[in-house]
Amino acid sequence: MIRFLLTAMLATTSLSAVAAEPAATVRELNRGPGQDETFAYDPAIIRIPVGGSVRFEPTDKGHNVTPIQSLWPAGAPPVTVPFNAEGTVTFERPGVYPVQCTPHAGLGMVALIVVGDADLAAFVPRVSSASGLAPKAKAKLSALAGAAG
Ligand SMILES: [Cu+2]
Repeated sequence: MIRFLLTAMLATTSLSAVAAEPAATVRELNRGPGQDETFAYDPAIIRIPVGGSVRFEPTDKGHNVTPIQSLWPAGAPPVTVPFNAEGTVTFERPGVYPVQCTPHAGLGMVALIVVGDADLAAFVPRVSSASGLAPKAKAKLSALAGAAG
């Protein structure tokens, strides 16, 4: 029995090493992806497994990635990708991670990274009552979480 468990553990370990997924890409855009849409992350909502990574690509210049503090998972380390830089971020804990572009958050340039089986339904009411969030950012987060939840 012990021998079997050990073998299973080894198999699991090597499997997870082999199965490491490439980072999902989120583009930073001045226009699009939708018609008449400006200043957006694309995609604006992305699901990754625990331990998965997101690569933020500065497709257009003048954007960055910062946490939306009022909705950030408690105790999670902040995520920051500087202006005009590519950055790959790994998420080690399940949760809903909302990010914004500093100059364009007021125009709705926000995104949600959903890690593992995080509860999006529970996230929606938190958005409604969040303080210090621009109306367009709030509307976009609600739409993203609501549509995906
Ligand atoms: Cu921006």
